Amino acid sequence: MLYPINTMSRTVIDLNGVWKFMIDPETTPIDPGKSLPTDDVMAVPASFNDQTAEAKIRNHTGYFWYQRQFTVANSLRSQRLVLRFGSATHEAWVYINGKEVTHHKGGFTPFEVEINDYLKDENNLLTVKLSNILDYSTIPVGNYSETKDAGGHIIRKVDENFDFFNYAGLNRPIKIYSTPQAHIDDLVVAPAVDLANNSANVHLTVQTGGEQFDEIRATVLDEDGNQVAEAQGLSEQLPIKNIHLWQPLKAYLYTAKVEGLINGKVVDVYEEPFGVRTVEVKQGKFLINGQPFYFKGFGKHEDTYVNGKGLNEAYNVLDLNLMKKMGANSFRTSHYPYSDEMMRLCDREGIVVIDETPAVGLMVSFTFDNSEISKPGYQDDTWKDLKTGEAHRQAIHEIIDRDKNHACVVMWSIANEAANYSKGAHEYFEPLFKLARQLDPQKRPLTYIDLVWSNPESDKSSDLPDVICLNRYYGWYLDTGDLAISEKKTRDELKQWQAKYPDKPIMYTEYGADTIPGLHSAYDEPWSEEFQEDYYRMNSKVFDEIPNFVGEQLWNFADFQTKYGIQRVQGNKKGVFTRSREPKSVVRYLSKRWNSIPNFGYKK
Ligand code: BDP
Repeated sequence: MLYPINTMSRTVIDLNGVWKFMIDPETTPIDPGKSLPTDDVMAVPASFNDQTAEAKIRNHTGYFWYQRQFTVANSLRSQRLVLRFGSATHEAWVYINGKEVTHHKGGFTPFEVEINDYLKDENNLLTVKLSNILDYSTIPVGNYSETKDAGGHIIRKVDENFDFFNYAGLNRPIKIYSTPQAHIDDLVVAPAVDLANNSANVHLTVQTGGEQFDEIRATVLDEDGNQVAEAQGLSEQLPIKNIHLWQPLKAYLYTAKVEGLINGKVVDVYEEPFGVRTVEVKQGKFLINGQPFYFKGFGKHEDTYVNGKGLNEAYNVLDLNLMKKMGANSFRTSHYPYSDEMMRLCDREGIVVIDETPAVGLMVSFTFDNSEISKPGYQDDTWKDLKTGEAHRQAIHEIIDRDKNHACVVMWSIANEAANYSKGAHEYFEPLFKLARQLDPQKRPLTYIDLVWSNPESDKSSDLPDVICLNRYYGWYLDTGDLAISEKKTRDELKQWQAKYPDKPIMYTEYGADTIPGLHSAYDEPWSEEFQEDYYRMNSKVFDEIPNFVGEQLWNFADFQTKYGIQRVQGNKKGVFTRSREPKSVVRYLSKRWNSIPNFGYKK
């Protein structure tokens, strides 16, 4: 799916701003064709939860409504007009002037619909009904229940099967964009790179819609706007010589400029930035442009004060700047696809991204005590009880469809911490890995992220990922505070993985310790800033001993909001930055370490 941009043939109208808002009391039906019976408002894009002073609204589970008016200028009315939601979390029904125009389920990917047939000359009423309900058929997974109050009124509850606040609403930009009736619908850019000859053959596929073009013209422009290749047709090979590679932290972006012509006249134009680089897993190494890459960075969240999971571009820019200053080069979009805007920023900044689907919480019985798994006859019903298959397939389609051309994406993560250790895991995941391999035009490596219960013996499907990605909390959830035993467990497990899969790279995608900034301890106690640093030092030491260990992405970049819990004090405190991005003292240690580790060739 193309990102909406202004070109010589296209105009983007911004629908962000302040919308009417109400939670649905489910007493009398709401008429989407009428002004919502409320005086409340919410800013868009942003989650609704932290914009209110009412706990009842903040914690609302169920249905809620947004509404605004818009007018499209006469000069654009003959164009094809598309309404696009960057996301709507988690399910949305969209009405224009009272008519339902589209519906979408899945809270972290865009969707769009042509709206010409529904428009009036002015003051169109755009109404969106949303739901933040999650259950055993959705991803993320939620434990959903309904009860009734004394008046027979339904009370809905979602107990999240994951550790982040269920921020919902219109989290990402809402836009209308115009195209000519004959239009470019999508572009697929897949550069085949010849590193030895410093050249590339860019395979470009163009999908069109509406009236047919007589001719499709594509040119590749370099960063100075010089044309370096051109071709014609819906499926083209564009050879580029003397290529500038897209490199981690040294991004170079070409632009594919595609024009559709009728009777010799350019009708539609679209410009897609892309990078030329290779990604490959080989002999226990993760190669970018043929060189063994070492991941240094983070698991993150889209999570800021007030905006919740709403797009916050200033924070995105700040976060990447803080990462770069620390010598980091990468992050994972834990635990859902991030905004289009963040992906475009990472392309430009050369930040390496592991792009994750929203498949988090795919396990029905969980404790941090992983000794359960070695008990004889251990049985878990995850793959019998969950009905996430369809949502998961849709999510894989949508993440690859949206992000396929991004140079920053070097690997897809199919899921975070699923019950890979349970009977049925292989049967569940094999078709999903197959689907992703088939859909990705750049054939990037695939992974899923392993919970501590999934060890080299218990993991039923570890043959599927190209890279073994581990979330480990030795010294925190297990053997709390005992870094000596944790060091041994860390080393033993990594050695077992390496012995089992000598050709698969291994990396940590989470490891961390909750830390209260300003809390100090002469005894290096858990929760203190001293413990956080000791914990990371211990892990670093072991990582450096394991030849196929190709990266460290710690948990978490910053403190973030979660549901209530006895292990959480206004959220998860494993950030190395606070939620407002002040560094905890460990940032000095990590900066020193990462600034001295090269992006390439760290592990020979
Ligand atoms: C892991 C999850 C992550 C949590 C983290 C934690 O992948 O979402 O926030 O643990 O407990 O299990 O801090």
